Amino acid sequence: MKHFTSVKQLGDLSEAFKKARYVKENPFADQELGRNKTLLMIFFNSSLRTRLSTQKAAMNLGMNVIVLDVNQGAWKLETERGVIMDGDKPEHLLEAIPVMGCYCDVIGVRSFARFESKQDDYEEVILNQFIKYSGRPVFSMEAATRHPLQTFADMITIEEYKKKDRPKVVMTWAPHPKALPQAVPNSFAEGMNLTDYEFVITHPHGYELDPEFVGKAVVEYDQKKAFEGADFIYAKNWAAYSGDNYGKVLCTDRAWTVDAEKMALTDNAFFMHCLPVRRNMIVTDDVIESPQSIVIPEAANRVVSAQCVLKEILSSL
Ligand code: AN0
Ligand code: CP
Repeated sequence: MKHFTSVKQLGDLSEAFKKARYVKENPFADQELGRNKTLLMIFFNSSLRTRLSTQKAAMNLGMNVIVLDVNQGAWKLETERGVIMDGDKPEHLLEAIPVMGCYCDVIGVRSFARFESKQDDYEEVILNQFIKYSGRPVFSMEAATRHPLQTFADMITIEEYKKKDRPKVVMTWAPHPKALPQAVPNSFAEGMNLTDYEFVITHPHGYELDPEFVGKAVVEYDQKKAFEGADFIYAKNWAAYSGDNYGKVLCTDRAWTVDAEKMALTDNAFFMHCLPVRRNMIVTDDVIESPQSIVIPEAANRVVSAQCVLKEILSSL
């Protein structure tokens, strides 16, 4: 594996799950693989889980780790080519990227959708510049359109908890006060489309995702109907994708909040969320604290997904 930007690059899924089980049971088996290799993690946006779990995964593989928060302590970076740089940004990404590449062997990048240009976001302009100019293998730690390390961890978690071969997985939109990217739901849908699970997406009108990611999912606008018989409820907010509403918050209706009454319609479903989660907006306290909530083991699997991906990248250096 050279670069990792989508769960589609995992290849054969049953092989990937087998490797994940091995990594989980033998976290320190490959300490030599990363010896004297340096991971540089670059954050354009905040993070708790990705930062800690990816660093832990790298340490399990014997790597050295450098973390750069671009917006805290580094020079502000211009990202557009052709700009006369007489403003507040003293450095251009086109120098910064190859320089960063000189100091490491592998680069992880977090760069959310900026909602300024749908085209730039969906062409993954920032992530692709790292791929093009760093000279290093690059992996996504949530880019504009996907969050593959999260999705892989979600898929490992579903494999661990599922009670039937083809569980019914329901991804539900839920309210949030701020505009959030579509990366997590896009990526989760992309992952579910790689499986043979029954996959349903439910959201209010206006929140349709890019059809490329929806794939063969059933879209059900009636949330309660969608929940019927579900084995997993995967909650997430996202801002609108379609047309002129791109990046807008169209609805904050708490009738969409996941609560115990709706969970009662499911087949005793497990509750999942990538976190961070706003309680009593996305999900009620009692649901996230219930025994059916698996948000913590889901977050724990972020080490496993990151370690599997780093292992593949290190093996191909
Ligand atoms: C981010 C998002 O929705 O993409 C990160 C989730 C992993 N969430 C927030 O910014 C709250
Ligand atoms: N789920 C996730 O990626 O969390 P962070 O934003 O805290 O890294």
